[in-house]
Amino acid sequence: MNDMFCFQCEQTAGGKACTKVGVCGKKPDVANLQDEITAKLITLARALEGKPACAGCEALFMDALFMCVTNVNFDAADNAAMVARIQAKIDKFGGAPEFKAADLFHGDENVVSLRSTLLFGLRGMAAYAHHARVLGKTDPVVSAWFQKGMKALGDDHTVDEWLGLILQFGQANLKCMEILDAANTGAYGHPEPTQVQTGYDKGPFIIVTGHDLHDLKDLLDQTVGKGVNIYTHGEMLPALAYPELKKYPQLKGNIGSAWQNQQKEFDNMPGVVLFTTNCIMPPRPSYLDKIYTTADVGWPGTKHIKADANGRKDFSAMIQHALSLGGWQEAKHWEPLMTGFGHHAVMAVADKVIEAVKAGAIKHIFLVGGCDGAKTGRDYYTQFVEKAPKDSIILTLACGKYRFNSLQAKLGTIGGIPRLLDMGQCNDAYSAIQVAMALAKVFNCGVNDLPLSLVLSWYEQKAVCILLTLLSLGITNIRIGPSLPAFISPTVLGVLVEKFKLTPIKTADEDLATILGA
Ligand code: SF4
Ligand code: SF3
Repeated sequence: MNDMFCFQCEQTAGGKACTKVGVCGKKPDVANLQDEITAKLITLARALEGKPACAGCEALFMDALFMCVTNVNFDAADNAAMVARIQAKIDKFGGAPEFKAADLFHGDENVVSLRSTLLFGLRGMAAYAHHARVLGKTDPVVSAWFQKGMKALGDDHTVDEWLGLILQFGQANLKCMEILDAANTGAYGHPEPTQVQTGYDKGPFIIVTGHDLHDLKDLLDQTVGKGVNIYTHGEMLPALAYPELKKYPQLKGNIGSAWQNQQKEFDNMPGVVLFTTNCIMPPRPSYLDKIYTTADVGWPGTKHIKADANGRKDFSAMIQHALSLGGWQEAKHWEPLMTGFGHHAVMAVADKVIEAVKAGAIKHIFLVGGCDGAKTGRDYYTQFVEKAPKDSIILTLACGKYRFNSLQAKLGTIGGIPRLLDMGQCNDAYSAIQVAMALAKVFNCGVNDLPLSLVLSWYEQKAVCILLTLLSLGITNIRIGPSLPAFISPTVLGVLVEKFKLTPIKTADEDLATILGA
């Protein structure tokens, strides 16, 4: 008998499922509560069928799905409170036939696989929709999809119907990334190519990690003239390229690398960290009391900062804490990094890129993007970028870039265009899609006909929703690694291979030879 069942991320136990405790640190009580949250959302979606619009349900679906994303909320009390909130809504809407948590991952292998794919995609999209929403952007298609998607999870469908739903969902997620892009750029301007400092200055500090730019802005406003430096970490690095964020002098630069190195990077630090989203790992005792969480993030024993009724967060206690710790005694810096090549910046040099492609100076464009993680096989991505021919450029996004972004200077430029372009966070996959579509238009061909190859790395459910968006756009020949999702059954994989030529990564040498020889 399993204590829990979870197979939603790439580091799942034995490449199959976590059944005793999560490799991520998720305990059975939380895993089972998160199944309960999911089942209750399905029941709520049933209860809402044909009823007048429910105020507050959209945010409820979003928060509930977001907190079940890998490395977001490990606090049993938070998860139990969410179960109760959803039940209260179900009751308010007169109840509905109950979907049982036990039925989520049981039954026909292919149905479980397809249901899980849609569920995990919805969890990923919930995170993006949340960030857009705090900046005042919502979209009716995206909002409707949470209820529609959860309802669909509880219904019976043929394999073809499931696939249809999954691709429709991919289009909804494209819309979601579009509104998040509009929210971020509308509020903070278009990212500009920016050289950022890495390492730290002397003095008190707060590290901000995760994906939420609104939290960072709020904190920057509250730390003006306070004598505390702010650093980004992990997925927050691209924030340093937004005009309305980088103008704050106390926003100094980036510290450390991707999420899986946080236990080492935060060990014994003389400052505090704010987690705005995933990925939080079990904090070591040396810094547990220096962790602050906000929004849907939770870890038992850490301090949580809630928004007030107006959405404002009071960071003063955290700022005082950072000041009292004194910070670093001496500055230490590493090689600077370039970021900020969002679609706006790339389009600004589009003429140069097009000319270089036409003249044969750029023969191939690679998108090497996605999540980082702890697996040794992930050095594939470093090798791939190192070995990519000198007449190619590499677009990247999300935290997987830390595998190779220190190579920026070594990789050099082509006609003044840097060969490695950091487009931003995982949600900035939207930028990569925009650039690919613009190039296809100029060259009067389809995206699949461009000299463009996508080599993706996945870890958690945001990567799932992005992959479904790419498939919904008909993009083929995507390479994915470091391993295939455990929730994709052999039959479903067969369909994805046949329809989309989705391919597991091999070695950097083999894949480069295949791509460039094609
Ligand atoms: Fe295991 Fe990943 Fe689920 Fe954590 S999120 S319990 S590591 S499958
Ligand atoms: Fe990274 Fe968690 Fe996926 Fe946003 S922060 S890409 S893993």
